[in-house]
Amino acid sequence: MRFDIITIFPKMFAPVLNESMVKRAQEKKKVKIYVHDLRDHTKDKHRKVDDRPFGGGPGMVMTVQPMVDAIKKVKGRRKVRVLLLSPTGKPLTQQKVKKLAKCKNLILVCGHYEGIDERVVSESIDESISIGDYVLTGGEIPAMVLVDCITRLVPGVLGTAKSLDEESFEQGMSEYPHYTRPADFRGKKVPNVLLSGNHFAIKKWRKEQALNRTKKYRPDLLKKNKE
Ligand code: 4GX
Repeated sequence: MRFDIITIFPKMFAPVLNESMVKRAQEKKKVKIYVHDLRDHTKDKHRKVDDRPFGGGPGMVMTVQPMVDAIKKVKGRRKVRVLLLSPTGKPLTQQKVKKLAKCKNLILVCGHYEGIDERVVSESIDESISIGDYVLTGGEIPAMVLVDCITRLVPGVLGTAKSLDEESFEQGMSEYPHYTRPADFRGKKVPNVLLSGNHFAIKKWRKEQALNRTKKYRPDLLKKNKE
């Protein structure tokens, strides 16, 4: 899997993507991540990437030329899917992550300000993706979210691959509560069933716990699973 990220803040990425599992995935050559500075594709001496919106209104809009040239250059002759991170994009779900993980090459375009000129979207973007219904200052954090959740699905990245069954269980239900040593932390005890060695009882308890949590915090997920 190869990711190419187009951004006006290239330095934001290294501290996040060069740690933890994404770092190991790169070391193991399972994923490649290239970060490109949009300003390197401008043609004026001020390296300008934005302008005032036609029709008036607040804020600035990212201009067409640097964006389309950057995407074209980064693409080269490869078969690539070009994604724009945008609050009005298609909501990111685990199902969507799984589909994207099947792509070999992804270009992630990070917008700023009020957004980007619509001609970039119609010319050069295959799909817009939103990571949730809230407004960020730019597409960089959403791009990191995408790299992170796609990378963990690349074969050979996760140490112990979870079965598809477990994955679907995990999505449909919030997880059960986890405990590790000590069994008694300053008087706060681990539920007895987990120390019982009765695997059938443990499984049943975890299922109940997960279901109760889902009912309380994510009733929408229970509805979705019935559909
Ligand atoms: N999930 N933002 C992008 C600028 C922008 C606006 C429109 C392109 C089109 C967001 C989200 C998000 C804020 C990133 C606005 N770029 N992106 N930015 N939520 O809120 O993905």
